[in-house]
Amino acid sequence: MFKRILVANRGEIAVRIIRTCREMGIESVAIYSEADANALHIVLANFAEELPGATPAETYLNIPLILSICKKFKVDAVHPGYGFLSENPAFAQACSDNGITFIGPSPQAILDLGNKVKAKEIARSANIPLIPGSDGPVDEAQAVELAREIGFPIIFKAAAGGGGRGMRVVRKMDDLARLLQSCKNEARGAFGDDSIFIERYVEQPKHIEFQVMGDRHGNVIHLGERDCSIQRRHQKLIEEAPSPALTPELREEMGSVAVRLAKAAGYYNAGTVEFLLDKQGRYYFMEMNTRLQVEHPVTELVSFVDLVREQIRVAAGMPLSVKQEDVQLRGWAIEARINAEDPLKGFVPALGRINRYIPPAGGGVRLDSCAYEGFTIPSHYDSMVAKLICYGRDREDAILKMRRALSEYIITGVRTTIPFHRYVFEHPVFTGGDFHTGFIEEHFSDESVANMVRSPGEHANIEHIALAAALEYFLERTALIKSNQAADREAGRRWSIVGRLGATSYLPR
Ligand code: MV4
Repeated sequence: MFKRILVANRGEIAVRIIRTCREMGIESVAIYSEADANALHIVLANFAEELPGATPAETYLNIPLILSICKKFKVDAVHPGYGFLSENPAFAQACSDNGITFIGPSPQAILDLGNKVKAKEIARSANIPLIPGSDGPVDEAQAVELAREIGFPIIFKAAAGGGGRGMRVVRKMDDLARLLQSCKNEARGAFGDDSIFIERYVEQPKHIEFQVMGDRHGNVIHLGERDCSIQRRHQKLIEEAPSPALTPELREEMGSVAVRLAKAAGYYNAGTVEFLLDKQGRYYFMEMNTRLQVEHPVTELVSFVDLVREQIRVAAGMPLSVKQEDVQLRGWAIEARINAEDPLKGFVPALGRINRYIPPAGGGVRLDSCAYEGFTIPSHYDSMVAKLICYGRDREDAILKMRRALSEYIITGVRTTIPFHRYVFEHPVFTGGDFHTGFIEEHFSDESVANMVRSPGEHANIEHIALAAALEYFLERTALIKSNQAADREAGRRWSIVGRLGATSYLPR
């Protein structure tokens, strides 16, 4: 087994990986940028090295610098986390060229599955259901012909696109030429490549992804699915396992399809196979992510498998610790992403220092976070500061735990998505479980939020009332805490009174 691992990441995921390293008796080396000088992962690791600079290019993306630190600390392996270098085949190759194990799949698998055309080719040859469409880039004449063949609506997607950019939905032939041109223009500007695919457009799909895990002895298993349909502008907000939309039969079928794809790609380590699920219960392969994902904890809670531990074990050449027939999915887990963003201003990143921090805890609550009282959130990186993950015997139980945990969670000094989540977890469409990827846009549009803030009394629908209540709750508590702290300071008291909507509790400073 490895003796020492470098964690080539920051934030909550660096903390998450370092925790499992310690449990396994493996030393960890943290790296951090100048902007992250006060980060929590530095404190938790056995060693930490500052990288000069604050931009990602100078620091967490700096391959030569990271390799030199691997050598300085004589690490056996590197865990890349998610984002940054996690899906960079050149980094995976450079690690292995330097005698360091990259904790992830092979550079070839990262390369193949990162290429949309190649990934589809692998899926097609493994007989995986694909959305009807073109095999590669199309010109206008081919697009017209294919649109006739597969029928409207269709979607144009930039071959080099990602994150929901460079897409156009076309509902009739009259719009095709114009939308193809605008899609091409956007793709050229954004990605420097204007090749465009065509697919049949799946209306109101669900985003269902399967966790797979492979070892270096040819074994691949799946650990069930995650439903990631609750997202806003292609940023996931809530994920859960299992999906309220899957039957045990569909789970088994899609799971074996995911395993078949991973095997066809020569895959090992942790991976995620993404599908779209349509209203008729038909599923289509979208893409495979070759990294540990942000939302992996929901799978860990329902499968009782520590995915980071499993990643480290298989990277060290050990076989998978569980066989498919031993995987038992039990209970329900839901994750809410806590971002330092202002939900009332279109989710713009909220900057500042966390003044008061009271995290939720108790039964069924897991908090993966890099936040603490006094922490100033650096503006250089993404705004996610915590993932609140709740576990219960069934979906209703998990939702009750989530509501309770969200009601306890206090972060002041910066706006966060906590009040927004309080309101989503009350929404009947969410609690009913029958939602699709358009849920947030349909029920929580920016305009309706802005109107509600301007004149809360005029809006009678449940969304507005619930958000108004959540907002008021947030502001009231922030104001109460501030005035209590001021009063305590003036009186020289060591205890701070934190008012909570009728209840008053006493908390040590
Ligand atoms: C689609 C689709 C419907 N039909 N493709 C969005 C991001 C990119 N990875 C693919 N996306 C979609 N592709 C066809 N043929 C709908 C989406 C889509 C979506 C997919 C997953 C999760 C959220 C989404 C939100 C809007 C659109």
